[in-house]
Amino acid sequence: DTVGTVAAVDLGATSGRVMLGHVGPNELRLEPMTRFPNGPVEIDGELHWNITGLYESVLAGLTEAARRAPNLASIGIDSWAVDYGLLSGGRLLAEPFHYRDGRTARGVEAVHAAVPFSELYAENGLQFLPFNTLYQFAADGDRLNDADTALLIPDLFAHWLTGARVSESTNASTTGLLRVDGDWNDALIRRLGLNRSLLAPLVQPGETIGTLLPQVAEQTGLSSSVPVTAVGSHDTASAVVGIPMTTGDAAYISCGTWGLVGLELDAPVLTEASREANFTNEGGVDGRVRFLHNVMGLWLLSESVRTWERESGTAIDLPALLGEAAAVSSPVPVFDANDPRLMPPGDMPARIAELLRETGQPVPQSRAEFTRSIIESLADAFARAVETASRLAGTNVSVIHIVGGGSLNTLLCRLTADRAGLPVLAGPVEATAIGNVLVQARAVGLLEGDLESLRALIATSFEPRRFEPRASR
Ligand code: LFR
Repeated sequence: DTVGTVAAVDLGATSGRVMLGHVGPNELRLEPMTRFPNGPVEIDGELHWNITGLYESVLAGLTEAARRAPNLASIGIDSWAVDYGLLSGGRLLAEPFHYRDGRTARGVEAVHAAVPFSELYAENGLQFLPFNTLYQFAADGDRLNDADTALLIPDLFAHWLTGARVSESTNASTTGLLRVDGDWNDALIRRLGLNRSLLAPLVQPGETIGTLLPQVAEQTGLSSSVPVTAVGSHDTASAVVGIPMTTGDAAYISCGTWGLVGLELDAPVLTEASREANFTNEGGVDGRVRFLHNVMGLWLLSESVRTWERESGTAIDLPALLGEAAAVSSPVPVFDANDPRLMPPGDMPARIAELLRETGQPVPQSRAEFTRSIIESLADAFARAVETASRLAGTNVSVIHIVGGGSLNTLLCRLTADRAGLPVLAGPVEATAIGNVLVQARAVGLLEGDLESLRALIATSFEPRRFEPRASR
């Protein structure tokens, strides 16, 4: 069997990594090159990404990849969705905004005044999230006039590596400007007063975006013939490829900064019930539909920990805290992990306390109890979202996969199984990088087959941990 090597650049909102994937028909192995933190940077009252720092980390990872894999077959890039860089004449005009920046509220008003949400939903199938790209564009106002191109983050990195200007389709689906059939929605773009030429031509996962620019080859030590291959460049699209679903009755939770909870479908669900439940139909790899809902995710925990560390001036031992949270035996209150007030960065424990008071519940006094309350609330929201997804799609769910960082959180997996009354299969933790790697591997001929056969390889290479629901709690 031929085993080859590709590199996955996977940028999450909380951390990024560059991984080598060693792949053949009977082999799938990841080898980390670099890992680096990520997060919002507040500048002059605005939230931005440190895009230059991220690019530097990507180059460092690719340099290491060149050292370890002289015959690297391909590079693929994925990141969080919706955010973009504005370019003029090939130059980035400013640091891209972070989707948690508050300016989007203005954009929501402007867009919904032009096109009511119910109509938008029929056009693009997207759940309402105040930061969907179309709202950000509307909030940008004059800034857009200075630009000739808007590239989503993975497309921006691909542009810097290859010079090409493309929009990868899974991520483009999160702009709100694609029709549910997957093409740019020219009519909607016109109605919103946007300049169509800002948007680059679509490419599908598996297509070659370009080869490395000479200066990039020189910087990294890679050959300039190495292609950048389009993957599911929306991290959640790659994560869904990377879930070892082996049956048609599985739901999934891709749990990192966010908890993306839903199903993989062949066709979108655009019903009124689905719109009211705020379920999204995002574009998946191989034309699949990612029918899911955004639950707040580990963001609640990481922002709480950040607040506690800031208050006390000492670092928190997270595994120890989770251990204490697991040992809490008295009941803890549950809040709505979907509350939009939990979206912006800030004092999360104070906001959660406010939600609890509003619902007449006691506020936990210790950090262990507080942490337990967060994890119970996430598990509750996860279980409800699985139930809703199955009802809306008419699918009978019998197992829940949890992948991403949250799959390492034993308490979260156990509580999700209990609250959903279904078995949970946890892992792989690096599902996103794996999905990225597999789509490249297939594109360069190291593997063949549909997503099911790719997932069979994951299931044997990264065996999930199983959590049975406990009957009574
Ligand atoms: C997960 C994710 C979600 C998207 C959110 C914002 O990392 O990509 O799918 O809704 O981040 O981009």
